[in-house]
Amino acid sequence: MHRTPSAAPAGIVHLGLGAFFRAHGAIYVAQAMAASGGDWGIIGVSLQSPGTRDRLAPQGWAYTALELGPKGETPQVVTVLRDVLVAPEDPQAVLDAMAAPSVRIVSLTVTEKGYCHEPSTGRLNADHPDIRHDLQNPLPKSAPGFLVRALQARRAAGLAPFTVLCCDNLPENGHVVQGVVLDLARLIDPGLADWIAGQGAFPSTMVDRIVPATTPADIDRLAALTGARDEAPVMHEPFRQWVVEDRFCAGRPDLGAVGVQLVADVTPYEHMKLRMLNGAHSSLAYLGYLAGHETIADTVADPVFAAFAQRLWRAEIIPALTPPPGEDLAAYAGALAERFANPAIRHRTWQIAMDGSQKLPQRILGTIAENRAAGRPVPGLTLAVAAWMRYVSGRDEKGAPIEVKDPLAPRLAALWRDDPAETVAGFLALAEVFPKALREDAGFAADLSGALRGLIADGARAGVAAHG
Ligand code: CS2
Repeated sequence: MHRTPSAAPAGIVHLGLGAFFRAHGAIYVAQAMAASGGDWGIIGVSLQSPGTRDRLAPQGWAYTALELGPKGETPQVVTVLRDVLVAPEDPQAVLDAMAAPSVRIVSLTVTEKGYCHEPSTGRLNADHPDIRHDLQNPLPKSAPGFLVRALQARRAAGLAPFTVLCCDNLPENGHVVQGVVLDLARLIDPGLADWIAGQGAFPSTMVDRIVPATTPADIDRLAALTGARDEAPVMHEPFRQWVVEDRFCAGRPDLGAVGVQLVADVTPYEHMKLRMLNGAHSSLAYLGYLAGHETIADTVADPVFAAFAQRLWRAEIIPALTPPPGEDLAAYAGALAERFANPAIRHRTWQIAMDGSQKLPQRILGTIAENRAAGRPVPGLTLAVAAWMRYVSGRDEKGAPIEVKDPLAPRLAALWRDDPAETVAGFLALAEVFPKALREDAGFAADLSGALRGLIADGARAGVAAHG
């Protein structure tokens, strides 16, 4: 397929051009422009590899978003991208794009680990190798480095800052990115930090759409469906939600016209989504993988796992949540159960299991800590943490190797001991993962050791069955 890209200037630079943004934010922006106009075309930036750029370039940056419903597939061609840049090839080109006068928003999906922060505290990790690099060099490697250096260039050119729009699954994600940007800017130039703090904007957002990785079989199936070959399509479920704090410093597309919820405080929505959707996703991913299930849909097709998820929501997650205005958490759980069961979504447990050290704090550990402080038992989530520990040991229940992807992978694997209590003690010493309240909770250590012992003795499915 080929489309001729529009020559209109871009209004948005997006850092981290993965499948999720192309199936979520990019579609909302395209629809907002179709509804209400505005020069909000997007320049995508890949921070690591050229693959997406190389596949999209011959197509004039157009791609198909294929909606995978339980009853059929619906393609839609998205033409909102104006260009794609690959940061490691030419970091100056990325800075130039971000510093262009037409750009008023820089949005990000760089995954949890891309913010170079401490997951348990949310503050910049100034010892991170990419941050150390970015402090010494004007051409950055990290997402915070690109934001700070581009804002520095705008200030030097007498331009206003752009809005930084974080679209990653982090609680108070706007505050997190604001914190790392200001921390880094202060180390480079305190005056720059003051300017960003005074004139910039970092609205928090809650993003939601299940977007499994595209497979070669998806590409072939789509070609058969449409008669045109697209080398870079994205696959997504029908559901989508985007809740955004309406604090932009230089304008925004008419997102309200296309179903984006513009609110004053996104925090309750983020907690609901991160703890209910992502918390259950990660729990099912570790336990499901260990039980031999390839996808989330396969996992919840097993009634023992479906009952386990329901129990997690009802007895452990919902009791520690404050519902956002107008949301019914029991109904939200019911909708999640249907979304997870959609057999057209082949979302691999292995994909969700990735980067657990960065995901567990906001998805699972906060819920555990709050329940324990209130004296409520959390056996299901504790079992999920034990399953994570077993998963990152790198061996499954049959002794076969697991390809563990996590920035802490070697350290995590080295924590495994023959005695589950010793393994748990090693994990609970990880200050960057476990909040202080859990690190110092002897009762939690005992429960986790018991859960791990049970997992080793009986396997994940039996453990899940016992809690359903
Ligand atoms: C998943 C998320 O991969 C993961 O960790 O839990 O990508 C999830 O599918 C999205 O957050 C849904 O909005």
